[in-house]
Amino acid sequence: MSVYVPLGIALALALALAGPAAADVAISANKFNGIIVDGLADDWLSVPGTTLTLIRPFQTTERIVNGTTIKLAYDDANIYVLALIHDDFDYNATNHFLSGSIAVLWQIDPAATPDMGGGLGNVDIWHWELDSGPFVPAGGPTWGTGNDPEGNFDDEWASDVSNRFDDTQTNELYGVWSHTNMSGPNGTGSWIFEMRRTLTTSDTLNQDVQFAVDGTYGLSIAYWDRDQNATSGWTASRHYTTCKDPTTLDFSWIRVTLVPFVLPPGPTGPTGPAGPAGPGGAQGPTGPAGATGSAGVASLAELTPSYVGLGLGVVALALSIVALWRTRRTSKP
Ligand SMILES: [Ca+2]
Ligand SMILES: [Ca+2]
Ligand SMILES: [Ca+2]
Ligand SMILES: [Ca+2]
Repeated sequence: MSVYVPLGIALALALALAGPAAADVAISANKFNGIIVDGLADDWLSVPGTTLTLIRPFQTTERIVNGTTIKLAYDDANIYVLALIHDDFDYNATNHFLSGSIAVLWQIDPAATPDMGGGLGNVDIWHWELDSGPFVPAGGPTWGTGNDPEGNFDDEWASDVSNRFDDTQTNELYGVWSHTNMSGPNGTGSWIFEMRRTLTTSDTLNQDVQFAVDGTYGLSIAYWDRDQNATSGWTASRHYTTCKDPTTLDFSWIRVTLVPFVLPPGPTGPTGPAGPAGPGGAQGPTGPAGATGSAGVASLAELTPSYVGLGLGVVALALSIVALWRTRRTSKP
């Protein structure tokens, strides 16, 4: 925790001197229907990703440069998180310390820091230690607490680094993982951690972040690499964390905004019909062609101007009839 305090002061000074931080990272989560949480990332192709370097907060020379690509989306029911971790494939079905592991942290209280709250407020933690295999759904909601005793995709919370807890009520998480290269141990590729959670939860104890459209939320992602230790795998304190600026070691929250969905403008309507030419009477003038109608718009109410052309044509017809009538009248003996 103490590591973050001088960093915070340094960052505040840098902000005061330099204005807005160029390294600030903001991610837009747009409304997107069609994400299927199945451990495959092809459904995310049209969603832009944000790539960040992963750095160990307690050993900052240890880095996975451009180690994660994060994508976010939401629909009417859920928020979706795709965390690609660009690291080799390590999976052991009976010892999760010998597999990769991930945690997604969300700020709950305004003062809470990404180091599990920093003693300043609560953080929501989606904590996944791989106790089930690739393509096997993990998470809730049937366990009655945040604990998932099968897949070990737990819905947790913490307020400081000393401990973290399973949620008291429900695990609203659902996740499926895989890796792009599972042909064998140490396969070069990327982990696919695909997750969703209901936008809001039944939590009444400040153990979950509650998402609302147009809201902005602090995000941080941690990754544990099995390769930390050849025999025993990863240890808790040796995780990597998303770093917004590797130069200043900015581990502060990534800002995620659920962007409101705005209906796109309707298609351009058809061109209105040209008005009929006026009849050429024996002596009467030919009526002008009606004006071409203006482009239509989607709403029925605004379709009317499309037929202005027809209206002008009718006027022209009327004028020519009047002209014809006047001609005949004046030519009467
Ligand atoms: Ca998918
Ligand atoms: Ca919960
Ligand atoms: Ca939670
Ligand atoms: Ca590795």
